[in-house]
Amino acid sequence: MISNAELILNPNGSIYHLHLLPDHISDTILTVGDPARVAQVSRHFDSIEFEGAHREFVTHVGYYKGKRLTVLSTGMGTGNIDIVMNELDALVNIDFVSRTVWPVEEQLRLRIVRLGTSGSLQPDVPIGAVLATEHAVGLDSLMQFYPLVETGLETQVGTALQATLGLPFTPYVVRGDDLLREQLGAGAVVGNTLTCPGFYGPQGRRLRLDVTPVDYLERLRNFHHESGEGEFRLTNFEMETAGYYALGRLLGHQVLSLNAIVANRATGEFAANANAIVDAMIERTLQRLV
Ligand code: R1P
Ligand code: URA
Repeated sequence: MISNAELILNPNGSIYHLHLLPDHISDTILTVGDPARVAQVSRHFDSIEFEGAHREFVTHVGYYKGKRLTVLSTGMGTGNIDIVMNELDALVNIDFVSRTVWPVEEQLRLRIVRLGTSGSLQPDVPIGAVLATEHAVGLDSLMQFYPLVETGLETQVGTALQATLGLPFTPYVVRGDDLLREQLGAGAVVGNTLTCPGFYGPQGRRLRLDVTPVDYLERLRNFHHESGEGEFRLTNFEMETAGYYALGRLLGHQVLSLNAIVANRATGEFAANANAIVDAMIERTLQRLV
């Protein structure tokens, strides 16, 4: 039995941070970082049956062309993804009455699709592109607390990146779900996403502070690892994908991260029409879901 302090439920039976009940969860969950983006998705719905909000976690549940969808905002950073993934999983795989995990045959595998924004590291991944993440690389510390098992290639990439950047820890690397990427990411650029524990220094941005090492961005852009599976390079930056992919693997959920490229760090440009790029990604993803 899971204690009251580990599985925390609110007085109405909803889970602690998301403030959702098991009934609010559809088999497909769309997640966005920005709470305002939830309505940007649900405005396409035929009908909305539930709207809720607690902290940065805004949720709409409704129907798009007859398909029931839950759309949820996560806020920023993998600390929040730890909350979102564990609480979504608890909503479908833990019996809140007995406080025990449902028997294996009753457990559910969710399909979770992140619709995020991202900065490109490479000149050939332009603003306006949508990038579907194949491998996620985590510079954050989340996976120091879970027993993630990495493949040989994933470990090699993490070790090589640690050496390239001179880091005191090994980044974690997780390949996502190829099938989901092929289904929902058709037409998108396929890339390898670097998940950073910050937007400024960890993404090589200098306002008033220097970033170490001074050539950090160039080291990332030029990073490559050759293996039997071909050449691995990093294509883009953001702040959540590695947490999603790693927890998706650990909990047994199918996860895809789609990234609207709104900045290009090779050319120094930021999108004049970031919202339109996100809109196009939302509409294309919804159409592929039905
Ligand atoms: C930073 O501006 C935020 O934008 C990106 C980053 O991952 C970070 O959360 O994603 P979202 O637009 O989905 O929030
Ligand atoms: N989100 C990020 O995390 N980085 C960018 O450059 C753009 C969006």
